[in-house]
Amino acid sequence: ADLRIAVLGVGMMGAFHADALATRVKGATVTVVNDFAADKAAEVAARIGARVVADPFEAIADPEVDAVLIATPGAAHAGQVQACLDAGKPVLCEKPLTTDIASSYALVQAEAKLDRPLVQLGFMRRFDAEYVTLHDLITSGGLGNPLLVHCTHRNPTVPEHFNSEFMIRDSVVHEVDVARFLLDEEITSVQVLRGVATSAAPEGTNDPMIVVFETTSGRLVTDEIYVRSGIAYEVRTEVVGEAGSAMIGLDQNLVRTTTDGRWGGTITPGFVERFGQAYDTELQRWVAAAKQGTIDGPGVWDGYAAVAVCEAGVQAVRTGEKVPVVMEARP
Ligand code: ISE
Repeated sequence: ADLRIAVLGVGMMGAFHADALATRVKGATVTVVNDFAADKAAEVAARIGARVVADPFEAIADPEVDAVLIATPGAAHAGQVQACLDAGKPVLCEKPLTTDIASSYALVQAEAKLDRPLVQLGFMRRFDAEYVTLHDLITSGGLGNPLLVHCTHRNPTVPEHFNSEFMIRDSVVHEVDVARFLLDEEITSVQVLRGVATSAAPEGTNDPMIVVFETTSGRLVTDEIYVRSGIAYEVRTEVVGEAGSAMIGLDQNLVRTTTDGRWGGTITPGFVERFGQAYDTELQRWVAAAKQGTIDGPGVWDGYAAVAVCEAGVQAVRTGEKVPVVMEARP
């Protein structure tokens, strides 16, 4: 039988997931849709043949719901994820896990009381074929000891509310998870360098910024975050090891020569073109795992670590200092 899913929050990401679950993903049926905006919920529900449940907690508890996908605003996550744990239902939660370190750690502890993980985080890059290849190359020793990770994260444009702190919490959070995934260790400090801002940035917003992370063993990770490049969606990662280096994020760029004697290529305009496959794989594997009552991907600890690092990152933006990441013990 299909896994019956409630989608909470059908803004851009939730509607994107609801459509994917209803069309491309096998073995899944969205039975319930919930959103703060009743008209938006009704529209998506009608499109995919689901039922609207106006209260998110009723949606989680609904007898026709086996698993829950959370794409509501971050401030709603703590209560909704806890309700999924209470109901024993697997949940795929979009970032952030919660909006503060303490509530994220409370979820880590709550899940640790169960006999199996139930909370998966929507860090979809872990399902991107190129990131998986890079990860395998590192773990198989192909690059020797990895010394440095260089990340580039550019968006063509973003809404006005993307200020420096939001850029850390919403955009840099992906590189936080990538660095932890690739190097298989925690991030211990964050420093943010603010240079000249693009004239496209609102007053007071540092766009671009260079973020520098240190890891437990002392490795360095850099991230250029530039969300108003005006060009395209460019996400690249290079790992420099003692036995060579490898870079991903270029192969979606078709290189071609033209009769006028020039060469060039195309770059992905947005996240759907760049990470569409990763989202589909993420959802398909989550559905398969949720049918077994569990998850298959980054978990509650990864969500907690990301919140802790981003919190330090926000402090680093404010102070200009190198800020240590404060984390509790892993249960
Ligand atoms: C956004 O929230 C995302 O998740 C995108 O992947 C990222 O590129 C963008 O910068 C974020 O703000």
